This record gives sequence, C-alpha cells and structure tokens, in this order.
Amino acid sequence: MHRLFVAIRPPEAIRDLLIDAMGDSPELRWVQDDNLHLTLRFIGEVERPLADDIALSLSRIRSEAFELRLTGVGMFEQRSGGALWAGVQPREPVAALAAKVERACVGAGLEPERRAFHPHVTLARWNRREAAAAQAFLERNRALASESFAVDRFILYESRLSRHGPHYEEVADYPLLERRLPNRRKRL
Ligand code: 2AM
Repeated sequence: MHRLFVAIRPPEAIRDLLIDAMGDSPELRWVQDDNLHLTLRFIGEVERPLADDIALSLSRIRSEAFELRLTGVGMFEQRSGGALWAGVQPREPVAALAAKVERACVGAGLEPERRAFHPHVTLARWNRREAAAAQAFLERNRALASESFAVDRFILYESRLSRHGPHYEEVADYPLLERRLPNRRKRL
C-alpha cells in the first residue's frame, strides 16, 4: 500500500521564513523543513494500480501557474490537541487547482473528499498540555506575511512512517502552464 497526498512545496525563502517563525518552543512538535508543504488533496492508502491511475490522471491537469503569499497563522483543534498552521492568499487560484486535483482523483476512482478545502501549511502539532505554547505562538505570529511566491508545479508525495515521524518522498511532479500575460495594446 502507498500512503499518498498531493501538495505544493513552498520555495526555500518561504520555508526559511516559516522556520524563523517557529522560534524556540521545544514543547511543540515542529514540522521539519523537508516536510513543509501545502496539501491540495490527501489520498491515503492505495494499492499500486490505483496509485498509477491517479498519477496518470494528475498528469492530464492543465492549469496555469499562479502566485501565493503567506498570511497569518491559525490552529486546528481536536479533542487531544491539534495543529498550528500558516495561511495563504489569494484563495481562488489554489482552490481552483485543488478542485482540478479533486476531479482527477475522483476520475481515477477515489471517493470524493467531503471536507472543505482549507489551504494551509502545517507548522506544528500540539497536545492538550502544550495548549499555552500553541496559543503563545499564535499571538507572536499574528502578523506573519511573506512576499508572493510562484507556484509553478505541484507534487504527488508518498508518506512513509518511521520511528522518527513521517518522511515525505516525491513520487511525481507536475508543471503548471506558464502564465499568459495580458496582450499589450499597441499605442496608436
Ligand atoms: P495537513 O496538511 O493539515 O498537515 C500528509 O499526511 C498530509 O496530508 C498532511 O499535510 C496532512 O494534513 C494532510 N491530511 C489531510 N487529511 C489527512 C488525513 N485524514 N490523515 C492524514 N493526513 C491528512
């Protein structure tokens, strides 16, 4: 079985900014640089033939490159803890790409994703007893913001679980189309 997901990998300058924001709260379980990503679609465990169909279906996506920037931080809360994340804007192009990825996955035979798409880069996971440190992180980084960065490809990852936590391996990468710039009108 292969545990797969589709994601955008932020460039190094953006990952550096995120790593700087992580600061020094050793009680939170921070995501390592190698694992930072924005999930477009979590696929989960699939057998090889379906994985191949998904990869083929993803390769047929035609979508233009776009720009994103980091803005703000937030948390997901579950009963036992949750995740800290950085948000991105604008939402429309990344949501449009996620919708195409979703269609490709369903076209390959996966069940539709029922959860709403909430684009974010997970930075840490926390347990209930670390709630104060998680809250302090949110307050410290409320104004987190980056320059725009180009999203010109997306990636199919395989997640391998080990003693040291998950390790994400690139299985395939899919370039987005070059952006068409608006035609310059010639001055008469
Ligand atoms: P995240 O994007 O909020 O961190 C690989 O596991 C990636 O898929 C993670 O980035 C994870 O969440 C995302 N993901 C989405 N739904 C998931 C699920 N049900 N189980 C595990 N990971 C999931």
